[in-house]
Amino acid sequence: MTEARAAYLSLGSNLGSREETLRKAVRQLAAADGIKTLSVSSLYETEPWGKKDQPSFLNIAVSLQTTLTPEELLALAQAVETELGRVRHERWGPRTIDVDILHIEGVERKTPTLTLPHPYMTERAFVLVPLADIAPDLVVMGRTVEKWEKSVDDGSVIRVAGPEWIES
Ligand code: A4P
Ligand code: MG
Repeated sequence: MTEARAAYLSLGSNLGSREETLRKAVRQLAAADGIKTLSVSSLYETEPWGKKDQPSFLNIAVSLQTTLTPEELLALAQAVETELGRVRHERWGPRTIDVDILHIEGVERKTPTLTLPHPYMTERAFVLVPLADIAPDLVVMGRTVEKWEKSVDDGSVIRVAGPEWIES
């Protein structure tokens, strides 16, 4: 792919030095070949979704411009997870870092390794609240992120730092 496209990621951590892990993940993504501009949301503390009996998460969203194919971007996300010490785990269970691709401009995929847009993104406040910081007008599955965000209960998502958290 030669033209850069917009892509949106969700990152979460609920084990170890959560903020430091997220900062390292964002820096690795920003520095990777094929990644152009990158912007990052505020930092949010969120109650576990799915499997409830686990520590709370820190979650962020990232938008970027990339010349990578969707499969190459997934490989990059997984390389960052591996680099930052993610080991395989139970579904929806605790993790040092999770990097999910939410959406790539103009792309729909349903393969065993990649589903785009991310199938749960419109149900999850921990995804939608950070994403609404950086892409409120993005349309996914027929509605803007801002509208999806208003449709979920965001009471368990607490903003703990503004976007400058990435600089510290
Ligand atoms: N895969 C398919 N589509 C995608 C995509 N769009 N982006 C495949 C990334 N990966 C995608 O993922 C399993 C496989 O999904 C990958 O091999 C990839 O080929 P995984 O990260 O190994 O497993 P997982 O993360 O445990 O499963 P899953 O279903 O991705 O978990 P979720 O849905 O991400 O849930 N609560 C709060 N508050 N905050 C969180 O961040 N995260 C989870 C994890 C649960 N509860 C949470 C949070
Ligand atoms: Mg995942």
